[in-house]
Amino acid sequence: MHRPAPTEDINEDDLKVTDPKRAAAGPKAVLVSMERGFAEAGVSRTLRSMLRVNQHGGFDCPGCAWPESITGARKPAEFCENGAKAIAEEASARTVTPEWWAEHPISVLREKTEYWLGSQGRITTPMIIREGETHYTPISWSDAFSTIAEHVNATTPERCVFYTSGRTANETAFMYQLLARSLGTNNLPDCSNMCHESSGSALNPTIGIGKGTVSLEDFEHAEVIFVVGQNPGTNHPRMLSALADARKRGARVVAINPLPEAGFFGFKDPQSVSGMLGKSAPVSSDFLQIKVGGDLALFQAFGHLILEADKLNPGSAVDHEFIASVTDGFEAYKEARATLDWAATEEATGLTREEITEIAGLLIKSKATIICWALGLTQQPHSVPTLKEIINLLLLQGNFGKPGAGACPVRGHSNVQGDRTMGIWEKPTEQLLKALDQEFGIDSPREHGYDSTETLHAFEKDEVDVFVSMGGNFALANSETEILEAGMQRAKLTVHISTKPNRSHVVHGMTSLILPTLGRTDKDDKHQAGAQFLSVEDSMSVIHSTQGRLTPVSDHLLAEPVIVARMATAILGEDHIVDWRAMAEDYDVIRDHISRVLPGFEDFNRRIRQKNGFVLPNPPRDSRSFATDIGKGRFTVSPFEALHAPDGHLILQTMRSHDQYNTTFYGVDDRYRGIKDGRRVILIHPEDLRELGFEDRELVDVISTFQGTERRANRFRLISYPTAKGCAAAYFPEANALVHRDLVARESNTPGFKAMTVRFVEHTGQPGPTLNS
Ligand SMILES: Nc1nc2c(c(=O)[nH]1)N[C@H]1C(S)=C(S)[C@@H](COP(=O)(O)OP(=O)(O)OC[C@H]3O[C@@H](n4cnc5c(=O)[nH]c(N)nc54)[C@H](O)[C@@H]3O)O[C@H]1N2
Ligand SMILES: Nc1nc2c(c(=O)[nH]1)N[C@H]1C(S)=C(S)[C@@H](COP(=O)(O)OP(=O)(O)OC[C@H]3O[C@@H](n4cnc5c(=O)[nH]c(N)nc54)[C@H](O)[C@@H]3O)O[C@H]1N2
Ligand SMILES: [Mo]
Repeated sequence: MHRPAPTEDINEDDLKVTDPKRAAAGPKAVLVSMERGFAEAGVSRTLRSMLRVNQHGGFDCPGCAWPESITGARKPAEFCENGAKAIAEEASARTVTPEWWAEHPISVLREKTEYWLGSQGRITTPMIIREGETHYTPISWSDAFSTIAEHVNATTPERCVFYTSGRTANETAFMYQLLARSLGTNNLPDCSNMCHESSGSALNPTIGIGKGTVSLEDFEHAEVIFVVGQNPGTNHPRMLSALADARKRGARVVAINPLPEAGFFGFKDPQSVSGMLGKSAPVSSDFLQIKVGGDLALFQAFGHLILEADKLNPGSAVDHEFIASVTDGFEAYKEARATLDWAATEEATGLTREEITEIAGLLIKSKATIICWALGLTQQPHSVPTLKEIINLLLLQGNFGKPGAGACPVRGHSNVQGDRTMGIWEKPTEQLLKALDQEFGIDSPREHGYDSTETLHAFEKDEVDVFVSMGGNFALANSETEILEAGMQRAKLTVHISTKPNRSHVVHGMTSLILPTLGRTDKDDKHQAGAQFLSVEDSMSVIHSTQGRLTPVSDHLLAEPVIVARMATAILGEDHIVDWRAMAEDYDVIRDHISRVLPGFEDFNRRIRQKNGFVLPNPPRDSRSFATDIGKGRFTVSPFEALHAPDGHLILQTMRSHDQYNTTFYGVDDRYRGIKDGRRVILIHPEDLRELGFEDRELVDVISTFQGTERRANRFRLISYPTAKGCAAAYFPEANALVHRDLVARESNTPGFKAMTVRFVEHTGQPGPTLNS
């Protein structure tokens, strides 16, 4: 019943281009998801998993962190096309066995794309490769753990790094950070460093919590909803129904993006009859086609216009009472926004004064505004000031702690927010470390560890001996692919706790282990205490349980908490002060520890068994209070800033196609954008194409420039596309080789994945990128 794994890899010459779509989802989406599921996993596994996704007692969709309703009824199938693809990918009945590894030398695997690697299937057996060997070979679990212990104990804790990808459940994450800290390091980089770190860096000092302040129900009350730097049709499809419902009851939904993404214009709800008949409901009422990096200027202009309107009619646009009672810094903000350089604003945003003024008018009138954002705002040098500017706008109009209002950073990985709550952070608070020390009798290190960017630097400088990766694909996800891959290959040991083969497995350290693990959909019942469940936190701070029911593809897979516990006892000794075995045996034991260490998790084991889980405390949302160092919400003043490309250059952003989950490709069809069977493309405005002297579909090499240095990535095809002028777009991770390691967001250190300066040259046919750092 299953489709065999593809033997052919992507052939970029097969590329087909059609017009971009104007609506998302619909019957086609359901068809695609079912087809994909049946082909990958077979009919029975697909139906069994699809019916349990996001249901009470079921498992949390591994697709994204958009919440499910905790008050209203859930639809019978709370999934979307891309969630279904994520599930099919994991529920795959194809397997990657020791025989498969024996047939595929590393030298061959290094030539494959992520599409080919990932579609081979689920890894069935622990595997090892040692220096000088050409193939991975099987290893027993106990020998694998002894190998890790030998390497870790032969070096010092600060030369060990423990990376986490955001699918990791709460309980696993808690144990994993405890392992790192018991060993003596805070080297706990995670995918969040490359994702929403800028959001945390902006929100913590201004509103006293690094998370969003809305719940799903707020979408039923908002008058205005902004969707900024986000492509929900592909990356958070279930969000479209909340937006379409809001629109239906008269809310204004404003999309701000350099690309006219399909989901903004229409949504064919696969859960409704009219949607399935292909009728599309409107989503956004307004679309501002902003230049990449122009958002700071735009939000400053909105602030200026709101203040101006309020000057004419005090109290009409600004919530003075809120400002006086719970905020600080308003006068300085007001002064900074008193004047506006319209020419500079129009230049930075690519928008006209009229367009900006019209949308500001919506804000001025609105009594309840939600501002949503994602990576379009987090991966630029000035991301943190941009997001602080959003907070200024929300503070200005008192949009906290009232129905229909607040900040909504839309997270990525399904548990990326929970991992941070559990202590996966290279800069832990003293409060957390003290609580851990008290609970476990350990002596946590106080020195901060590496984030993902610092880990890249450490690899480059040969300062990493052991790299352990809890999920994820660090080599491809980060910047500067070539330097990173070379550095990883010089590490003494890399350990990949994974479900499927990926690039990081084949650009491995001198010794490398692949430890296959259970996924979200898999049953975890090999415990004396009976079948176990785990928990996750969604984008809106709801903690709920997740439990897979599928029979694992192999008897050799271990659950992630079991892997962490066995790794910990191997490294720290059987007699270590922490009872790792008890935690791995019964996850209630982990949750009991968590309930005593982390505020908000009191009585965790009882509350996690409630039908909808429970909501973590959120002071701005719950009580209009701000737990900042000054006990108030903080206005901030940031200078005007935008991205500027010199003559002959454009600003390049990187984004996801409709057929990928980060570095995993489900297929090669970016359906909504009309790009099929190829990924090495640059979407470019037709006038830029002409001005730069190139033709549509022409093959080019791309050169990125940063502080006098150049990076080169070859053989991309230019595609004429309705993006904002002056800006181009390419897919992640193909373009990551172009991102200089020092191109990062200030304060958060998040790579500038959406802020490269590039130019194009005729394709020379020279293979491989060239570097001069
Ligand atoms: N199917 C699927 N779902 C996913 C993922 C996936 O890969 N596939 N990934 C998950 C993860 S980890 C994450 S973090 C999220 C990511 O979710 P998104 O943030 O939606 O992901 P991107 O594809 O990076 O899209 C960024 C959007 O920002 C826009 N943009 C780029 N630069 C700017 C700018 O300067 N200003 C503005 N206003 N907009 C800009 C781009 O045009 C694009 O529409 O999705 C999660 N969900
Ligand atoms: N240029 C550019 N680069 C980017 C971005 C961008 O927008 N542009 N986005 C950044 C963002 S937002 C993120 S979040 C990072 C993503 O970075 P990562 O989280 O490191 O990467 P993923 O591709 O999500 O990881 C996929 C791998 O996870 C493993 N996996 C899947 N499910 C499980 C599981 O249940 N358990 C375990 N143990 N392993 C599992 C599989 O082996 C799979 O190959 O990339 C970042 N990189
Ligand atoms: Mo992400």
